[in-house]
Amino acid sequence: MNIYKFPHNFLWGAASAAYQIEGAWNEDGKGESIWDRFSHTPGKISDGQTGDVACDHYHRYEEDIALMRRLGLKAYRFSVSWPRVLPLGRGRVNPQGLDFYDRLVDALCAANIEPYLTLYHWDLPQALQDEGGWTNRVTSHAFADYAALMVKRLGDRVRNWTTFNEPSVVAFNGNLFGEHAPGLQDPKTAYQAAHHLLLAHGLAARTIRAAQPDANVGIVLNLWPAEPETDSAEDASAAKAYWEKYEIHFLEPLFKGHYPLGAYEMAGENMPVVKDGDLALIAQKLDFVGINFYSRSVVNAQGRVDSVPGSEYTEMGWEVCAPAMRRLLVKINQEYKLPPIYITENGAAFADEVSADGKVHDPRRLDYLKQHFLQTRLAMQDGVDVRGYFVWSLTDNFEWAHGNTKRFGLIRMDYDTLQRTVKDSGEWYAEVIRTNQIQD
Ligand code: IFM
Repeated sequence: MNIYKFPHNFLWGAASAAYQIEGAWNEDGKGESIWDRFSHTPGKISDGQTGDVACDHYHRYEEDIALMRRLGLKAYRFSVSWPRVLPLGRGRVNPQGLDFYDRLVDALCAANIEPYLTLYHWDLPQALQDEGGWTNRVTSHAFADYAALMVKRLGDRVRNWTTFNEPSVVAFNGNLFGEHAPGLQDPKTAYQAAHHLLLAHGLAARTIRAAQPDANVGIVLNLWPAEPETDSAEDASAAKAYWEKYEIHFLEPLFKGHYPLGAYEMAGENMPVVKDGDLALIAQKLDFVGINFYSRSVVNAQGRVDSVPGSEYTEMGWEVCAPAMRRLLVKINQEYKLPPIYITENGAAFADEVSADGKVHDPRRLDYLKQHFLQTRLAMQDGVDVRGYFVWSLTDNFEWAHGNTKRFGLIRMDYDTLQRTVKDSGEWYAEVIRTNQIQD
């Protein structure tokens, strides 16, 4: 048995997102978001579920923070619902919305849990979507004003600001594949949205720094390394091409100041309008980058392989392959000049049940996390500067188009009673945090 210690100040946490947990979709002056509109549209979400109630975190945040304490979390990553604080996206402020985040942050600080705040985890105010959403450059400026509002209210207690969570999912799953809000399938819209998301990131980062000089500002990217199916030269070059086409659309402008050639190939005539100065703003220095890692793409000369013989798959249909995480971290660390890294999401959906003993035994999730912690530790030994780890997710929650059917939590949610039950993986994670080590 080997013991792997983590650095003494390693930041162990868990992550969530407003629409996935808060509920209270139309309470206390909150405006409608694109996810409210999308989930209320018949046929968009599995079983017709919505995030109207979700985990009811809006009313139960104190209970959730008590659970975070029980796990010993050092940090909590959450997002603000933009239309809760600015019902129309700009202009009129909703004081009750701001008060909620004020109470949440106060309670986290009182529990000695460091808040990591994400400004945008997918729930654009519907009013802005009605004006073109992310295809409208005005939305990027509205986002920076929203960032300023949040810093003014919370900047005395929140130091760590993430502009966007997974901008590629926002741009492409929402505007090209149509499986997420706003449910569009239009390449021109998607590529322009991608650019305006990056622009909004740049504008907001500059705004946050001006208002709060000691802020740590970053962005969170989801990356699926593309790996060859076999040792053949054909598969190797197919995997390289796949990575360059699909995975670096955001990495390159953020950390090299230009769009990759693969983006031009993919977008063709749909490449966005980019104005002078945009790329410099987008590539400004960051304090951290968050990486969300779940799985990899296995590629051969014919394209992406559906299933790898002998591999384990989660309920999302995602292959479990922890060593790919170490390889990804080492690769991006070599190819880009990155700021310190946080693993801002990692976790697995499995179909958990409450057993006769009242507990939730989830050995597969526990093992998944252990393997990924280990591979991250090995990447750190390889020289990658990883400062912390946020498990996705604190509780089971509303998994977007899958509704409540996919369970990622360290804590199980009974969606009828909203009772929370810490799973075995949660108890195990508490021990990892307490001892700051894992054993294989
Ligand atoms: O639930 C999502 C989260 O909102 C963003 N990253 C991936 C998770 C699992 O699909």
